[in-house]
Formats: sequence, C-alpha cells, structure tokens
Amino acid sequence: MDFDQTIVAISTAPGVGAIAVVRLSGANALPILSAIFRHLGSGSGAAYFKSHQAKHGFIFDSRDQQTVDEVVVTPFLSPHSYTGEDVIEISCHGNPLIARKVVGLCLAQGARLAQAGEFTRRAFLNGKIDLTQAEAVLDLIQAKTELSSQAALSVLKGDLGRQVEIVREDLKQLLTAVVASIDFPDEVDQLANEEVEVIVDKSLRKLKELAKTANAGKYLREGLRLAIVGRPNAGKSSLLNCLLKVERAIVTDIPGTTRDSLEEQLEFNGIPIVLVDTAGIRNTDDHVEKLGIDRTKQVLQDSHLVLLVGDIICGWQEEEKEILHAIKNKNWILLWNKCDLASTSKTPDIALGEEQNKDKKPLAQLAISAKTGAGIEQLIAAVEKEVFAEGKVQEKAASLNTRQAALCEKAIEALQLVKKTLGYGMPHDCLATDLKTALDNLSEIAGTTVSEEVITSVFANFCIGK
Ligand SMILES: Nc1nc2c(ncn2[C@@H]2O[C@H](COP(=O)(O)OP(=O)(O)OP(=O)(O)O)[C@@H](O)[C@H]2O)c(=O)[nH]1
Ligand SMILES: [Mg+2]
Repeated sequence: MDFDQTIVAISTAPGVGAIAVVRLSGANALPILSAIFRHLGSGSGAAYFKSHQAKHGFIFDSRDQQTVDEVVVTPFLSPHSYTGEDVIEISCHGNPLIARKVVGLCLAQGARLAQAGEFTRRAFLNGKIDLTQAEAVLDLIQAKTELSSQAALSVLKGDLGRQVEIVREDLKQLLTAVVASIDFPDEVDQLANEEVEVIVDKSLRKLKELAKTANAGKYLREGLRLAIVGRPNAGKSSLLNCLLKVERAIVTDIPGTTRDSLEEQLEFNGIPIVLVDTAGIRNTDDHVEKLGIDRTKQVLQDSHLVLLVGDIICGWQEEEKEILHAIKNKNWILLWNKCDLASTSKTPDIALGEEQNKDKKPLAQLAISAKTGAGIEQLIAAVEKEVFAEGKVQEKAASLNTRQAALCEKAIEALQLVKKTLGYGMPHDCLATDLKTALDNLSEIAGTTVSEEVITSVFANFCIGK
C-alpha cells in the first residue's frame, strides 16, 4: 500500500440520505479539491481554504464544464486532522450517483481509492492514535448498545493505552536497571531481589486486573450468545417471548412445538445478547423433531452461556441429566420455570450424575415464571454477573479485546517466570529475557512495536471511508 498517495472514499453509508460525505486525505488533497471546486466569491487555489473552515461552492467537471453538485467543503489541514495529513470532507447531496461522481473527479485528478480502514490506518501510522484506539474506532462504529459504545469510547480516549503504558514504563525502567548492572557491574549496583519483586508484583496486579476485563470486552463487542435449552414443554419459547416482551415464538401445550431454532437480539442492561430458542431435547422417532434436536446441539456448541430450563413441578429427571451432558463444558444457569404453579419457591434438588464434576455446577439456580415474569430480573442479574468478572460492573471501563487479551496473558506469563527465576536465586542475567518478552507483548498491545501482519489484520475489518 502506498501511503504517499492521496486517497479518496465515500465515508457515509451506502444508499440515499440527506447528505453524503466524500473524504480525501493526503498531501494533494487541497490541489485536487481546487481543481474541481468553484465558488461565487473572490479567491482561488489551495490558499483559499483555511483549516476547520467550511466553504460553500460547487463541484464541477472540467471536461464538460458541467456542475455536478452544490456542496460544503471542510478542510482539516495537517497535522490537525483525523489522519494527521491534509483531510478534506466534501458534503454533497445524499444521492449515491452524485457522491460516486465526485469520487470519480478526485480520481481523475490523481487520487486513488482508499482501502478499508485506510484513513484510520494512516492516523495510527502518523502517531495520531495508538493501536488500541484504532481498534476502538471500529468497536464504536459497530457498537450494538449504549454500554458497548461507552466502553469503546473509553478506549478511544486512550484509557486502555495509558494503563498499559504505565506498566510498560515501570518494566522498561526495571529492565534498564537490570541490564545496566549486568553490563557495568563496577559502576551500577545490582538491584536487590526484593526491589525487583515489588515492581514485578505491582505490574502483575495491574495486568491481571486488565486481563479480567477481557470477558466483558468480548461480550460487549460481539454480543453474548445465550442458548435456551430444556425438555419439551418446559417453557423455553415462553421465556424467549417474556424476555423479548413480544409473542415472537409459537407457544402451545403440545410437547415438541418448536422445531427450528429461533434467534433474536436484545440487550440486558446494555449487554448485547443473541438469544436462541431451541427445540426441546428428548428421545423421539419423529424425523423433523430429530432434525430440530440436532440443531439444538449445534446452537449449544456455538453459545457462550446456556439457560437450561426445567419444569419446577417435574423437577430434575433423567431428561435434564441428558441435556446437561449435551451442554458439555459450557457455563450454564438452571432455571426452574412455572414457579407460579409451585406451592414453594424452593428450587428442586439436582443430581448432576457421576461423570460430571463440580465444575459442571450451574452458575446460578433460579425459580422463574415465563408467565408472570417472576425471577426474570434475577436471571438478568446472573447473566450480568457472568459477563462482568466477579460481579464487578466495569461499565464504561476500557476492556481488552481478544488480540490485546492474548498479549496481556503472555506478558503475565513472562512476569511469572521472572518471579520464578528470582525465587530460585538465579543471577539477574536470567531475568532480562523474560522482562523483555513482557515488554514486547505490552508494546504490541498499543502498537508501539508491531508487525505489518498484525496491523493488516486489525484494519481488515474496517469499512471503506473510515
Ligand atoms: N403456568 C405456567 N405455564 C407456562 C409457563 N411457561 C410456559 N408455560 C406453558 O407451558 C406450555 C409450554 O410452553 P412453551 O413455551 O411452548 O414450551 P417449550 O419449552 O418451548 O416447548 P417445546 O417448544 O415443545 O420444546 C405452554 O402451555 C405454556 O403456556 C409458566 O411460567 N407458567
Ligand atoms: Mg418451544
């Protein structure tokens, strides 16, 4: 990719709208604009445009002297722009044909079409933002709920980058001191093991705190896939309808009503949820129902969390044991539905079966009623608790994405090795490699040192024009 060239793209969504914005970025943005822009007042050429000052005028095609559109252009001159280069935003009327024509004129003047995410990539390469902020731009565009967008905004403001930078700075100083004492033993005293340990422990504490946000980060970005499973007639479809507050799924008292899985999106206090109602699991000779049960098993595999719905009157039976077997290693919440019919709100006893160890225990067991709505608030709270580690609501807080979390884990591992080395009483030369590994991984989070391959994969998901 040639970053010296001036790029152009339509930055607004495809389709008809009130306005469409065509964006140019690069050293030739102003000369290109000057060649296709006319206005009624005095002044001309690149000097006519001032940074951050909108100008009214017309885009014209010099080949036939035809006016293409009446526009407002806003220059953001380097370095005070999104990309750090000269950026021009041309707001034209929101007809895709017009916007495409304007882009065509820019191309004819020597611009090239921007690749997906290239404006943001240039902002990163020009040091306007770090890699966590670039990723947050994408998260913000794609945020499904208010809470997701607040979390993305927090990273965009640099909160995550700053937290990582504090740890990186401490470790950099530590590594410098360790290496100095190895290289110049006569001039620089070796740090006491306790001093090293204090810094390593502090860094580990901070990184572990950050690592805990990865769970919330993942679900706030991608949404939590929540599978509703259980025996036929337990009230799974009724629960879906109750949570959606609309009669979406067919509900009858005939066991085996739901054949195909049904997926709906909603949010639990700002957490984006993909809720999937499934066919009840049981032994059956019905061919169609069997196919439905196969789908249920697929839904289970793809889910992040499972709601196992039982019937409070029937209690825990062989059916539930078998369903639990199909849930495999997924986290699950046990819901005892139809509590409006029960004389007590006490949840039935459960026997998990011998092959299941205690890790298979439900995260929570609740008595609910899909009919009256009893217990639904507690259900939402239990899901929230699973998303926000240890029940700590870290809303609005910067959270790690999958790429960053993997690097954070590697940094933690390296620091744990440093502690081990110290514990064995090994010489300080042995600390340097692991300290450097920790530092390298932290540098990669913010993109201070990062490979071309990683940058390409980060920007691969962006849309053109951003
Ligand atoms: N009293 C009471 N009845 C309920 C409740 N939830 C569901 N039902 C009834 O139980 C029956 C089965 O409900 P469904 O929601 O269709 O059950 P399901 O689990 O989706 O059943 P399948 O699709 O056959 O697997 C219906 O007659 C519902 O009205 C509840 O909380 N209380
Ligand atoms: Mg159903």
